Amino acid sequence: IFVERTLALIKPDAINTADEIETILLNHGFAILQKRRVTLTAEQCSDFYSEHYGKKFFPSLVAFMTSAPIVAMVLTKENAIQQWRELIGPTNSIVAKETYPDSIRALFGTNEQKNAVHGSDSAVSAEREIRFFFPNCIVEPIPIGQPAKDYL
Ligand code: YYY
Ligand code: MG
Repeated sequence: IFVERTLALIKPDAINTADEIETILLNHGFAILQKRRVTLTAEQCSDFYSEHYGKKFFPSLVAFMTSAPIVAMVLTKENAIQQWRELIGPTNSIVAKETYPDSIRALFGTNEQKNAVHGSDSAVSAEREIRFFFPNCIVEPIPIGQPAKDYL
């Protein structure tokens, strides 16, 4: 069993509710290993979302994500990547409100773009995304019983 890490972002539309979102994730057993508030440039944001380059929503996504500060966090928990994706809910906040009303995207988001939070979708994405925001953070899984602080 390994304690995984994942990258969470609190997006511009939810920046004023960052404290509430943090309380929810802590209550769900996640720990915050790293946290940073940052305003992305269009170039940085395009790099972060490069998998979506060329899609119809890409320019508008970049405009939104660079419109205000975001909070980037490295979260840790057993099975953190999947657990965080579950807690945030479906991509589209309108769908989230219908299908998973307790999810963070249902509670704090608005639509398919303004959906409050981000979560890495796989181990490979998590490693890349954690390095993107926290280049000095070690991203290997931590064996159970090992103090997380030894891995920072
Ligand atoms: O991983 P996740 O954030 O749930 O969704 P993605 O399909 O990776 O899309 C990334 C991001 O792009 C999404 O959180 C909102 C935005 N977006 C959009 O604005 N319009 C869409 N039709 C699809 C995604
Ligand atoms: Mg994604």
